[in-house]
Formats: sequence, structure tokens, C-alpha cells
Amino acid sequence: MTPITKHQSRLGVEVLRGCNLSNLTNLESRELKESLWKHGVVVVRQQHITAQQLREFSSKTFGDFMFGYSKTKTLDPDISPDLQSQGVYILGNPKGLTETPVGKFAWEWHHDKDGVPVTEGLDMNALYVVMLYGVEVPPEGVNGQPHTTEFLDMIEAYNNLDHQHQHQLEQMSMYHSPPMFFKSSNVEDVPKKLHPIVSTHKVTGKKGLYLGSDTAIAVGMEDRPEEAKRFWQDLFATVLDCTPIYSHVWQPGDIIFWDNSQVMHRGTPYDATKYKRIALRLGVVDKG
Ligand SMILES: O=C(O)CCC(=O)C(=O)O
Ligand SMILES: [Fe+2]
Repeated sequence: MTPITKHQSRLGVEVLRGCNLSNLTNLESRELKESLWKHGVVVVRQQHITAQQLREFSSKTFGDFMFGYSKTKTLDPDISPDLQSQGVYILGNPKGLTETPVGKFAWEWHHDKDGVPVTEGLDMNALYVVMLYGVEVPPEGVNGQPHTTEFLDMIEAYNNLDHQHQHQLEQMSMYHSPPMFFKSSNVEDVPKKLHPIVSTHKVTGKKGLYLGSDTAIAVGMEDRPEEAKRFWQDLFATVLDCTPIYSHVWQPGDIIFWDNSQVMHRGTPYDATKYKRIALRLGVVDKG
């Protein structure tokens, strides 16, 4: 079993203690963003906001560069209007206990950026930020573990490789397609994207690995899918071997922010026939 590591990693620091996200000063917004670029994953606790307020906060802080949602979607009468806003996804089982909670596919390791469409002036190294707000949180995960979302620091992963391996990967790129769960949503213009395996962060200038998800195909292996899959899996196994997992243990009211340029993540299972989970999710490209 993977050991749960808390704060030996730089990921997952708590910021803006005691603040209300729907009412931040400019200074506080700046502090949030600076902490996010520095730490890759930050958490603001004890929030009580609606989906609409989350959306307004996001626009004010990061801009309106959002993708992958239907602009004509109407309110679902079976879900509280407080949980609904355009561009805000609801993960979990907001309509009650079920065998099939929304977001199960996200229980595999991935970056989220591969769901971003091709847009003029927007490259794969864009600062894509995701925020996930735990409105209702299952009291436990499975096998006696807490309910968590897990993160891997891809800058640390790069730094922990030996020089020869770093050098080899710097010559390589992969094609990425959106992970499975994106394919089921109504994102129409999301083509495959070419991305170097080693990318340089737009703000910090630090090098990190960008692996997408296990559907990524290394350039040169397009005609050999099995080899491509093995390559990805071996590389990812190496990353897992040398990089501690930051496991965020959810409390109701937590909003986690992650910078997709710096981390991979996955949700972890819980018994959705027994417990309710409502998590509001919003992704946005930072306007800089
Ligand atoms: O379910 C989770 O905790 C993770 C969800 C996820 O991967 C996402 O919202 O992008
Ligand atoms: Fe994700």
C-alpha cells in the first residue's frame, strides 16, 4: 500500500485562513495565485459559497477562459440551484446514493489540461488551474482509508530522475488526448495535442514532467500502441517510485486548487451506495 505522506512535500499548504473566497481583496487574490504557482496545490478551508459565487470568484481571480461546458444547459430541477452554475461541474452523487457516481474515471492518474481545446494563442503549457470544492464529503474512503484526492509533484519527479534519464526525456514529446471522462462530456473541439515530456513552467521557469494520462503516445511510437503504452507505464512507475504522493484528506468546506502544469492527480474510491459526495469543480486558464 502507498504510504500517505503529509507535508514533506511542498504540495497542499493551507492559504487564506479565515477568508471568504467570494469576498477577497486584490492583495488576497494575488497571495492565492502566488502560493499556487509556488506550491502547485493549495487549499482554502471552511468555505460556504454557492456554485455561482465560485464561478464569480474564479472569473475575478483567473479570468473567463473556461472550456468544455454547454453554454445552453438549463438548471437541473433535482439539484439545488446553489450547486449549479455554467462551467461548474458537480462530481459525486448529488441526486442520492448510487453505484455510479459522476467522476469515477478520474480515479486514474492524470493531468487535466488535455481537455483544453485548441484556441488561438493558447498553448499546451498554458496555466490551467482547477478548483474542487468539497461541499459534502464522504466520511471515509475504502479499506479503512480516509476519503482523499491524491497529487504527484511533477517538478520533484523530474528533479529525482538521474541526469541521463532527464536528458533522454528532454528530447521527447508525446501526443495527448483527453482522458476517458472528458470524452463523455460535450467537448467537441479537443484534438490530440503534442507536448514535450519535459516542460518549463510559465511563471516559475522550473522544469517538470508532463505525462497526461495513460493514453499518451510518444512521438515515434504512433504505429506501435503497445510499445507506447509500455513506455508510458514504465515512465510513470519510475515517477511513482521516486516521488511521494500528497494525499489531501477532505473536510467539508475545503476548496483545493491545483496547477495542472505542475502536478498529476487522481480521485480515490468511496462507497457511493453508502455515502454522499458533492464536489463542485471548475477549470480555468489563468489570464496572467
Ligand atoms: O474526484 C477527485 O477527487 C478528483 C477529480 C478530478 O480529477 C478532477 O476534478 O479533475
Ligand atoms: Fe482531474
